[in-house]
Amino acid sequence: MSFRQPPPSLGNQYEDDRSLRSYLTRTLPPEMLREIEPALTEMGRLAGGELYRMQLADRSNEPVLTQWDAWGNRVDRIEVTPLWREAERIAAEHGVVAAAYEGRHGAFSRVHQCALAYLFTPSTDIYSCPLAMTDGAARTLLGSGNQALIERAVPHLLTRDPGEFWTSGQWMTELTGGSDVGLSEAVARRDQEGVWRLYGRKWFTSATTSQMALTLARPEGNAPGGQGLALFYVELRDEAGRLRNIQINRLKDKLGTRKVPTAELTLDGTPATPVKGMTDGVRNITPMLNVTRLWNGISAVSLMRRAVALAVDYARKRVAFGVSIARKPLHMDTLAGMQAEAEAAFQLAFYVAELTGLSEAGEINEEEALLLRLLTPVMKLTTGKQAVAVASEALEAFGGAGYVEDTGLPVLLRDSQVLPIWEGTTNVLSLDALRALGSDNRAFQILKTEVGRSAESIRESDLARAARLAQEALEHAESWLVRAKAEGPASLEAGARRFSMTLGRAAELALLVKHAQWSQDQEADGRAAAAAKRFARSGIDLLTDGNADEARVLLGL
Ligand code: MFK
Repeated sequence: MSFRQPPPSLGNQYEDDRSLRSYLTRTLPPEMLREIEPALTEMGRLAGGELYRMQLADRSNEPVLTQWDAWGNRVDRIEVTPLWREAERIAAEHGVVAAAYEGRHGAFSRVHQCALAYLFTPSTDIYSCPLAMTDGAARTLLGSGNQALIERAVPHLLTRDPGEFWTSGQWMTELTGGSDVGLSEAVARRDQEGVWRLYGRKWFTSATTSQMALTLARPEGNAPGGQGLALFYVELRDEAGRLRNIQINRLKDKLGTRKVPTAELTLDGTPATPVKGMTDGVRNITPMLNVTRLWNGISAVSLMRRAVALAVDYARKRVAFGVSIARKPLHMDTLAGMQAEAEAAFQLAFYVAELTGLSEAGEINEEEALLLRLLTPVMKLTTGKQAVAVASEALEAFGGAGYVEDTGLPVLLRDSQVLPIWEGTTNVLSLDALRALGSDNRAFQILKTEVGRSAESIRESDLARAARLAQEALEHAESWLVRAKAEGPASLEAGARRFSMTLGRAAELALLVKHAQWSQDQEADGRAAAAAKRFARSGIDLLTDGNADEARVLLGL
């Protein structure tokens, strides 16, 4: 009865992360890396140290909604968890949103900020959710040309002073649907003083403790659909701290992201300011969607990294059948597969961050802009699915302990499961990827050219074979696309997920191979190459020849 199993533990999450450090060394100018490295090291220390300890200690706390005070007044107050309060302070002080906008590193500012977010996210109980929306709101307002709102809100969203820091909500989803936002029923009506007021129910409002939100409503008399909606800015509370005609009906009882106070709201005359005209709300909120989709991908790779770090550390400590399980060939093979998925996904998520940075710095060319438009949904949907698979495998790597709540492990799987759902499901994003191809498939051709170009620089023969596999997957995707378009919209739509995932995995492989060649040459490190070869054998081309009719027959619909 004397046996004690040491639990998994974490070191400095920046210093221990070979993929991140190697990627930053390849990508960033050396003087920039020298400048930002102390802050990354500090964030890595917090993430592997006190934040992680606090996360474990805080495990069973959840946000609490108090709707009434002792004297019968409706108060609708949400108390978040202690870790969330700490996370807000750290996020503001470390510029986890602001670093992308301070412009200190030009187009690389976005990579800098994503590196901070990547380190911060796995130890802060999805506080990345309000930060993602805050970032998206800042980007949307800055692009809106609405000077009054920019001056009013953006300094709060981008400050490093926790006392001044605001987060933003993104209220899109209604009962009518999370995907088909054009069905929204909330209406906007002008009162006698000329103030726009919103009426309706919002069905999933994440992080409802925010000071402001961007939301959609249909000005009375407007046409149906997304074009008839308008984008509005809302400040949730008045000077006395009272909600402005907003009722919090209840908090959602969710599978995961349980620290995120996701609420159902009723807006009953909430004062709001139009952000950009009185129509085209869906189009006008898309900058926010694209920023939160980038965050989704960065969160996916950061959670994968955490899952692998814990599973590998545990493998070193756990003994079974007479030997450390880190010495067991099958267990090592399983962990290697997880590491390869995580490393490939990392390359794509950060490549999208690079393109986003170029766009934000006004340095993107036309081809890169089309590539960014295509790869944002492709990256989000591919990494979201990978995160769930890796988290599930990580739990299994702990045996029964991975299934037990007070190890702090099951939450990895529950929190990962949101990634393919929010910010657009895998299928909705697959359709968005088709839309991003354009009628002439130009974005696809640009991707194909980029993958071909990066393959040309590969010299090591196994890596060259892996690069060729990425090219072949895209060639197959191209022939499938031509055939599906000829067959008609049903065929195209039925295969859209397999098509998009093939693009995502091919892009990941090509980027990983390119990085691996560099790492071999410049760092004399063969580990990225091992990841690339392993990933190349893990299913890149997912396209099959099934069609829409087959699915209908199979389901009897
Ligand atoms: C860890 C961090 C993660 C972040 C956490 C945040 C938590 C917040 C939780 C949430 O709020 S989840 C809710 C998120 N909801 C969605 O993501 C909605 C998913 N549905 C879609 O994305 C649909 O594709 C869409 C609502 C956009 C479809 O609506 P419509 O009305 O059918 O739009 P339409 O006609 O397809 O597109 C309107 C215009 O926008 C078109 O341009 P034009 O008017 O110029 O032709 C489109 O090309 C353009 N557009 C659509 N998506 C775009 C885009 N433009 C750029 N980027 C995009 N992604």
